[in-house]
Amino acid sequence: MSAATGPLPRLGASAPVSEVIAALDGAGCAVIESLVSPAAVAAVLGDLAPYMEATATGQDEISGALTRRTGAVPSRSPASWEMLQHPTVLAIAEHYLAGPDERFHICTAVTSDLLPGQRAQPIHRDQWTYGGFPWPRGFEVEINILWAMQEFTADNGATRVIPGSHLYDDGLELEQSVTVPATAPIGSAIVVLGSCYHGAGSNTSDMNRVALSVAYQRAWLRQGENQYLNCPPDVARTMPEGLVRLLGYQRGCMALGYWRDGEDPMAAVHPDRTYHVGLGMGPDPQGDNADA
Ligand SMILES: O=C(O)CCC(=O)C(=O)O
Repeated sequence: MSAATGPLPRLGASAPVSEVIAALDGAGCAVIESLVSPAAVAAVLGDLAPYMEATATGQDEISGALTRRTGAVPSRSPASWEMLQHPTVLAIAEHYLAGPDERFHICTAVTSDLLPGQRAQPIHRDQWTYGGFPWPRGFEVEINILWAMQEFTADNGATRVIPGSHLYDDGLELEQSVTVPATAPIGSAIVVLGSCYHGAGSNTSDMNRVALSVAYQRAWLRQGENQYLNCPPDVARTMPEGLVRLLGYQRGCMALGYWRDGEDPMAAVHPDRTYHVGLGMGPDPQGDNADA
């Protein structure tokens, strides 16, 4: 099977998370329209502009020869913190990627800036990142939130998705002709499960097309960006604790990711604060202890 099995679901910013999850269960992708304001988007782009200008374009087909991918967004853009921790996004990630003894964290937070003339990206699944491991159908390991940092149109390279493709076989080479453009107003969140086939569209317009792509993954997986180099403890100290934990300064599961003698990794960021010691999970990072 290689054609979309239904329309791309579209939800309003105030849709209950249960509706978003029902849409994602059905289609593997969805657009939540205007989830943040144009002003919030402009603030992030303002922070990132000098870094984006200085970023080289990619050197392979998947990176895009006319695409600039600028990373380390959390440390370069304080204005991005609200989007990275948007409650709707965290609730979706919690649903697909966490459990009673398992947390999720940020894999990558990168702008994807398609210059005019960029051809469509090959259609892929984000879960292929992990060495081609054959994840069971219905078991998500990653979700990607593609924030539309301007209006996304079919002409400027709106991300292309195949609704229903999260249930396809793995390893397919799919044509652009079976995809649909995730057109979206500025500030929208295009949510793509790791199992959903998709790719950046071709930019035939005369302007750049910018997405802020924030991927969340199960916390027992290696992060795409090395968040500890992007955000070492002296930088992490300036950030909200909930965000620092999302960057990986937490145990991912029991006895996974602790520091030295069973210490919480947050103790390396705030030596003056008291944290759980031991191999157990410690307090919930999204709970009341998140921002001591
Ligand atoms: O920029 C986009 O629209 C999608 C990018 C993407 O899917 C990727 O780089 O894996």
